[in-house]
Amino acid sequence: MIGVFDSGHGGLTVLRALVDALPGRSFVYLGDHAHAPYGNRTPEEIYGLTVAAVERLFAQGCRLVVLACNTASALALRRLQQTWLPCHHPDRRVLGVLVPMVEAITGVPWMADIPAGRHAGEPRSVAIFATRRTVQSQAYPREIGKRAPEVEVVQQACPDLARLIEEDAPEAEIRRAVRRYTASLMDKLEHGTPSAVMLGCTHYPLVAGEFAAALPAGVDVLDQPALCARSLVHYLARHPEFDDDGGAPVTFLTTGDAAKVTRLATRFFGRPAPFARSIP
Ligand code: DGN
Repeated sequence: MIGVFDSGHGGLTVLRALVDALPGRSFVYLGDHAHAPYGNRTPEEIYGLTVAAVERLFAQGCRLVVLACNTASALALRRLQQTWLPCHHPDRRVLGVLVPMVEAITGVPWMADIPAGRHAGEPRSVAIFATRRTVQSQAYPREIGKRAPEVEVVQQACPDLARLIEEDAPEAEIRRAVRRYTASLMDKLEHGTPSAVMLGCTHYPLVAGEFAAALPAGVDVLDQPALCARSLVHYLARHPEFDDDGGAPVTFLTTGDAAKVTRLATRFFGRPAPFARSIP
């Protein structure tokens, strides 16, 4: 079983792509609605909550967990992989959603079979839209800088966008917010037009069309769920120790109100997602 974690139900955009790419696998999704959103929490809080959530997924029988949350991937993953995991669960793995995006920008073998136009080739500049915490963590620029220091990285925090999407705000309001953030980002760019754009928040794929419309024509808006799915398929092919014997395709768990989350989830998962309460 593969565990997929997010602070709420935004990570269902990633889960959907994983399920489609790996039809024979079983998944357990955990949304930490009791503590969402993470975007404005302190790094220490995000770390503690992420460790607790991964522990819950391990207790469900998952040996591999994907943090489908950009905020948790940016703030907690490195420390969790370097200190907590080797001490407590040396035979298990936790992956995030940042590295597949960074690899898509900087080029790795698993990119080879991504159809042309789905990745950035050799970008000069990359624009990143994300929550305030993800931007402040500098995780995306740091990871891109390690692999491609010549690439200009410009970030734009979108503090209210995840909330607007979650509340299913009127299209015009979302469009205004996206235009405002895009204009602010364009002002910061040295080279005029970014060669690639990353939507570094689980919620933003739902409004990818608004970003594409607000950006200059021809800018490649990278599809995070699709890239994460590609990356995971490649990872599993290299790690047969995480093969599983199959079971229920997906179990949906939340630390919050299961009935309410079930109502909100369909828009993110693209089909019904019946949640149950996760009992600690
Ligand atoms: N899931 C979070 C992310 O991808 O950054 C967005 C929701 C939140 O916690 N603010």
